[in-house]
Amino acid sequence: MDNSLVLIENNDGFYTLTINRPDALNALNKGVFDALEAFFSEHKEDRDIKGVIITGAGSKAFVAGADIKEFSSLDAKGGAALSKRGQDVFFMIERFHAPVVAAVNGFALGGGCELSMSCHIRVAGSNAKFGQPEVNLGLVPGYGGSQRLVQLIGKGKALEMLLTADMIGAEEALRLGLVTHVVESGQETAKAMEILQKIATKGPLAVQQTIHLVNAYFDKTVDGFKKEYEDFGLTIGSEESKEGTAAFIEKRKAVFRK
Ligand code: DAK
Repeated sequence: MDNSLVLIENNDGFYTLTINRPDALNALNKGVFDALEAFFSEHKEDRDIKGVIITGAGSKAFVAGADIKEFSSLDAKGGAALSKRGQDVFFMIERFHAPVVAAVNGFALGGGCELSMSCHIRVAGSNAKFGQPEVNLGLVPGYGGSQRLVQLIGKGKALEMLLTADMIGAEEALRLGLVTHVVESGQETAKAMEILQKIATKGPLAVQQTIHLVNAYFDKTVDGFKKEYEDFGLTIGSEESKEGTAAFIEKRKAVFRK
């Protein structure tokens, strides 16, 4: 595996993954998918991980889409297989037990917008541009864009973006709820880290189950309300809930991580 395609930095349990193909505006090729898949499967059971930031190398692009040069020769069977593989990697991100924040530093187009939407939270630099331009290429989205864009911004605006291929800027993305913060260009990663550091002071089991519960809302095979009372039972019986409630009564800050 080519380890230079996604740079991985570990800062005391806070990981930053930088997609590193700046000459191709960080377009997602097979090697990038391999590296993302390897990271998220390697850390699937890692309870020391506090959070992950995904960003793009350089100041121009987060990710300008799937690598167009790589998929031009695919047939229907190969295309469906590649799409399913990409979706599986993005599900690993969406279902990851620790929070994942996309720090969107420029173009987030097609597969790049889809990658950002598979993350739990999105922070945009003021130069960010989001779009799903697949129809320009005679394609539909392949990595979850037709589903997650509707979840995040609603059917009407999602259909307009998907059908016109128009890009939207950071402020419009904030207005629509596609991102939760817009910061000065270059400050995306710092803001993402600030959010992760705050979440890391909370109970890790409660954080993990909250991610699973919110995902359950969109999973047609799961009863989210049932899962919520079950997970409430799970968390109330946990050591961390004993610490959280004791800390409240003793008027001190809870310490969830030693
Ligand atoms: N793939 C490959 N190379 C790309 C790229 C991409 N998506 N985007 C940019 N590059 C490359 C350019 O080719 C150029 O390389 P050189 O020519 O210098 O070798 C370099 O990055 C710099 O790009 P530009 O010279 O074009 O830079 P500009 O500032 O002029 O324009 C731009 C920036 C972002 C507006 C422009 O690069 C652009 O329109 N890029 C393409 C955006 C796009 O259409 N992205 C694809 C969206 S569709 C599938 C699953 C999923 C998908 C497809 C198939 N299967 C499972 C089969 C998803 C598709 C998409 O993501």
